[in-house]
Amino acid sequence: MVEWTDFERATIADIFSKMNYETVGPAALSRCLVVYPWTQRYFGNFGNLYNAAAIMGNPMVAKHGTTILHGLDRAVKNMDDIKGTYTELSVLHSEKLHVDPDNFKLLADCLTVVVASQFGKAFTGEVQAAFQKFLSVVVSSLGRQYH
Ligand code: HNI
Repeated sequence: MVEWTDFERATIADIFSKMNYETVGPAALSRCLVVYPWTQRYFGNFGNLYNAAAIMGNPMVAKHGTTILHGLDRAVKNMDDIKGTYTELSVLHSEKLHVDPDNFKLLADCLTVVVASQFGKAFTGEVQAAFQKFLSVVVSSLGRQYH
């Protein structure tokens, strides 16, 4: 059971309320696929991932980046049971998609960079700490059903 301070709850709610899922999601997933190219192996049916420009312009990457953010939204709405919220998604990534759970952290870090660049000075140390705490709970919950 994760304890959240009022500040952390308010900060996570605030960040997600200001986030445009259709731009942040694609930017974060593209960044992950460019910076950590081995993550491309799970998206063999996404067509052209040949270089950074192709990845950033790929509509399937964009669509899936948005899907991932909607997935994160479920955690925001269930801050007190993120583990339970992600049980099925964890099973899916483990047993069907066979995604190495180390990759969750890589994507979380890419998302942090994108959010930081969008929020600018408002992304203070305290805000960053709250955001990364939230993402680390997400990453751990998504990895929970792996064995
Ligand atoms: Ni992920 C499908 C959420 C990280 C590879 N992923 C999903 C779906 C959601 C989702 C939601 C759609 C499920 C469904 O169709 O029922 N993924 C998330 C979240 C994170 C995450 C919240 C982490 C923050 N996924 C990753 C990572 C990889 C990944 C890091 C690989 C590097 N995910 C996939 C693949 C699919 C997927 C592959 C199936 C895509 C498709 O459409 O074929």
